Amino acid sequence: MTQLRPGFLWGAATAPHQIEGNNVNSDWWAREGFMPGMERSGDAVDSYHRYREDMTLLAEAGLNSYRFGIEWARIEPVPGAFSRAELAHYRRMIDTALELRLSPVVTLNHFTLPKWFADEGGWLGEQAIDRFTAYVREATTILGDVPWVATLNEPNMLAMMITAMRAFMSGDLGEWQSPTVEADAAGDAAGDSEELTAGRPSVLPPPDPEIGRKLAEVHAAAREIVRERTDAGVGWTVANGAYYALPGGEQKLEEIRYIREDLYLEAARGDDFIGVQSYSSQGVDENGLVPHPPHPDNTLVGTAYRPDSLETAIRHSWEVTGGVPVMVTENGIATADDERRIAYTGAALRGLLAAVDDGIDVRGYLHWTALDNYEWGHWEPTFGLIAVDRQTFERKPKPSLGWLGDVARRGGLPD
Ligand code: IFM
Repeated sequence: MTQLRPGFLWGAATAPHQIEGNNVNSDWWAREGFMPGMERSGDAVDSYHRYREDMTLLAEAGLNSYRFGIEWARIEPVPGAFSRAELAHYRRMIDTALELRLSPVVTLNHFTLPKWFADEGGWLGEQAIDRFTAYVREATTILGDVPWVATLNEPNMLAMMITAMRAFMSGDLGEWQSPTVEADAAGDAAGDSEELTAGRPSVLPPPDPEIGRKLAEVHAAAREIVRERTDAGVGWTVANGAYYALPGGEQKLEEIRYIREDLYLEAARGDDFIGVQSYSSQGVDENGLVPHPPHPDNTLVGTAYRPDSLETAIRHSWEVTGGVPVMVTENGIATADDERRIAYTGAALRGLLAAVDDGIDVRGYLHWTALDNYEWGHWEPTFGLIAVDRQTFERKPKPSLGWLGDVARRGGLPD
């Protein structure tokens, strides 16, 4: 049996806006009001109030870790005014996780911004680094004993969204389509297929590397503060495309991989861990990314069923970062068929174990996601280990939760 490191994390991951509900001071909340075709997050699954129940389900199943985020838009609803009550709320979440023996992995920013920060220009605004580091300084007052902190979630997806939004606002999308629902709908059938923020195939321009470099500066500044003021290991989490060359696509693969992923992996070279986030895989030919053809096996977000993408992503991240310890901070599948979730996760974990057998330092596996949740404009794609009735908020653990808990207890896969 593969020997995992002592204290290997077996857990599930979430993000505040996707589960908490009523994140009313955020840019996403405002966007949900006017973007055509976007469903609202609303009460989400009310995890803001029900986090103890959620964590208890994970712990009772056998998991030993929980990744969750703290929400900047709640902690600093207006510039410079930090809410002690919200910081205390997130501290209670950390305490609850520790009490339940779930090692907390805390994300400082998972896509959503305070609306005022977005209005100032967001990550491209002149004061972006000062604003974010002021928030991180306040946040570290509750993070002293948290073992792992992630600064930004999927900066490469963020850069892609900002690039698309900028082009959309300036009316200069060129060959690319609008970053809205129309584009989502077109994504499967037309042109380049790529994840929007969250696994939904879409037609978006590639991320501007200048934006990526700016985000890398933000990350480095936040990392320094977290290191000075806490005992946490710190890193950021990158969306891995598990790209591969189709015949004739070798040169193009290098270009695409750099601009979409490797720039962000290289920026993690001084980190304590690299968060690997993998769902599917995509081929590259001499013209670029090849769309996932429609197929009955495709997931509810239109991506190909490729559990092998996790192993590719782990190996690639390890290589490009030059041996930064890997933590799988997201991996999962949008499906209504829980048997399929178990099959996918088992196959993905076999890949993880093979990478460990080859000497790669993997610190944990955090499944995306704990609860069926708000998938950035859509409620239909269900990634959760736990189903939620959105009227009563009743939680119903799926068989996959028990299955993953057994794997965690056993410290590996059944034969
Ligand atoms: O839901 C998202 C998450 O917020 C970021 N990574 C991909 C997930 C699934 O699409």
